[in-house]
Amino acid sequence: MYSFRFRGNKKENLIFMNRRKFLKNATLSTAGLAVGSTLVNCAENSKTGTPISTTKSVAPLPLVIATWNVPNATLEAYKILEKGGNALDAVEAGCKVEEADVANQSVGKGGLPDREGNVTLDACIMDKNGNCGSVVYLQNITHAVTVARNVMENTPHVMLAGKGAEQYAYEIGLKKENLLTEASKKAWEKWKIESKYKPIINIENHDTIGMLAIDKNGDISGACTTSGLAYKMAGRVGDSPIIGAGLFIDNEIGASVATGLGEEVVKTVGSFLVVELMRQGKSPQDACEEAIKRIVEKPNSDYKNFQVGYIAVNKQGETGSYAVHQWFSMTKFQDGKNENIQSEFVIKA
Ligand code: SD4
Repeated sequence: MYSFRFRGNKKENLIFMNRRKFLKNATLSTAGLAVGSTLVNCAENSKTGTPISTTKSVAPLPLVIATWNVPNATLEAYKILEKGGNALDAVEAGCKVEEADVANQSVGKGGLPDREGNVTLDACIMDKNGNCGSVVYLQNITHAVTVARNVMENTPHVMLAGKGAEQYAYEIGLKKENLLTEASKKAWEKWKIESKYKPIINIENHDTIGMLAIDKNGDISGACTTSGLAYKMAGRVGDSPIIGAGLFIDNEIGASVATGLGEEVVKTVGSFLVVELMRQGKSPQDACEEAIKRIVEKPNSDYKNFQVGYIAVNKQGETGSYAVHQWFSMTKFQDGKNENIQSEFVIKA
């Protein structure tokens, strides 16, 4: 059973779906720690003495995981990895599939607009060396993740916003495009009749793509791209382009990426938290659960009315996912197979 410390009357409202086994902290040491049935060897970082894992993946590599049900995106990433390509190229290519898909109204072209009818994109990317790049409030450009990658690789900065990011996108050769499709315009016009803003769990927010990959060399990269919350205030930026919140990679430990109500992820620096929990010895599954628990347990948390989900992978190739509400899922491509895995959760739908 889960040992939550509940505040007020929250306890009776929660339904826990756990198949968890607790890893005893006692099994952890700088000499070795148990992950499933595998013994993971640890060494020390040569500069700082911090324990790091030296154990190679116990899972078949390469592998790619992504938030939600995005089989075309994971397939595209896996094709690159299978040929021996690197994880960074794979996550960029995978995310671009969803950005270009106008049927996906949460990402890239075809994304639902803000209250004023503007589609604004947030994206970020992070590589095995801890380099990162991001764009916020980007307009008129479909492939926000490519701009983020260029920020990382070809500028002295980590983040570009708004007009500056758009200008930079043109400089690297991307084309101006109208991102507001007829379908999204119609949805916005319908929304405007009542103009009531309320996040809708798993519907409004269902398809931001966060992707993590481990290539054949065992190196990890990740990316995240979104049009953010539908009908958000003009100028609103979520967690997806914020390194540490929406995405974090530590090539010695593992990686995590978030989806859902970004405000809640930012407040708990969620993806960084998941990776740090894995550093302390938690499995990806346990780390995702702990990060969701931090959100749910906050005083006056309105968790019943919003969704947040995390996925994570560790250096050993183990994966995990967890969400506040039911129906969050993770797509995993590994060993030649694409699978959609329903995530565990706190609240049953
Ligand atoms: C945001 N986290 O802008 C994003 C939205 C999202 O699935 O993930 N939707 O807050």
